[in-house]
Amino acid sequence: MPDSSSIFDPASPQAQAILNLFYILLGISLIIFLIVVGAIFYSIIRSRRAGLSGEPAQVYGNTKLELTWTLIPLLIIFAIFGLSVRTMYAIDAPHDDASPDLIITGHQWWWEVQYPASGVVTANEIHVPAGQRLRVQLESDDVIHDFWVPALGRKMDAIPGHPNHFWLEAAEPGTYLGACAEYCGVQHAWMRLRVIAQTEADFAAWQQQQLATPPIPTDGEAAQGYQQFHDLTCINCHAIAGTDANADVGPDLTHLGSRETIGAGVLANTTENLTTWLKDPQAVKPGNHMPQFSLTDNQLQALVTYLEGLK
Ligand code: HEC
Ligand SMILES: [Cu+2]
Repeated sequence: MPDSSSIFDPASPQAQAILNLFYILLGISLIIFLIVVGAIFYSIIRSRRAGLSGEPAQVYGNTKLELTWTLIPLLIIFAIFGLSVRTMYAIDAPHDDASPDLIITGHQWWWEVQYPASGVVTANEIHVPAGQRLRVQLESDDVIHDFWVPALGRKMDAIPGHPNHFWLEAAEPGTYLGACAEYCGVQHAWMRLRVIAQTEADFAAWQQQQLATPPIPTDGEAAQGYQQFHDLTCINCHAIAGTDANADVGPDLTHLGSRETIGAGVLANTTENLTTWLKDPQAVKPGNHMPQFSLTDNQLQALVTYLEGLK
């Protein structure tokens, strides 16, 4: 599985189009730079050799010269404009009424990910079938965020009350790292995300698993954890399918156990880290919107057992 997070390692036609534009502009700039610097050096060397000193003869009102230095830059600018528009067409989804394949919503400081057709809801980890171009509707729940997965495409602002659209595609299966690219408050730096591109069969299996409602545990620690989750007001902020919890102040936890990270990338999703997070989320990610609960060791263990079981 290639892990990529660089614009120089494009993994989609959209990112490739952006990189091509970058190289073309770099080439044009390099040619202009060489011509200008070359002309300067040429005149320096020539006038030194000829032993010239003082101000050279000044030229005024040369129509030909003035037309040349106006038209050439104008043509270059038109060419760049044309190339940029072509690239924009390749990477931006049209703003029409077509229904999105994915709705991604920025929250301080995590990403909500919804698949309207199937009803799957998850957070921070966006599973996609490789080789398919998906239409994304990008929203924000609070302040301006910016969705950016460098290997897959352009940056796109997530603006409250103004959905934006773009194409998300990964040519090959793999994990592509991304982050919020617009300062959005104290934990902006820990608003990471990953796009996990899978083969069609793997994606279908993942989707099937996400659609299943986890059974409510009836005995042991997991059952205690389920009860704690209810009693400790976790349900005011989180959703777990098949239970009373259906809030979206924090990430949907229905299939938490199947995610790679917690806290939008701040910790790997292991038993130890989940315990650390629940013990004091403010120590792990200071300022984030989950309060510290001062849980007893028993409560902590019960909650971890319950949540880990949510595959
Ligand atoms: C006031 C709202 C609120 C309450 C109450 C709350 N949480 Fe959270 N929780 C959040 C937010 C917001 C996040 C995301 C934090 C971030 O990544 O910035 C979060 C993250 C989490 C995560 C990590 C999920 C992920 O995918 O990153 C777990 C697990 C979790 N909460 C469990 C709990 C449990 C268990 C309780 C009850 C003891 C609880 N939460 C109570 C708001 C809340
Ligand atoms: Cu941000």
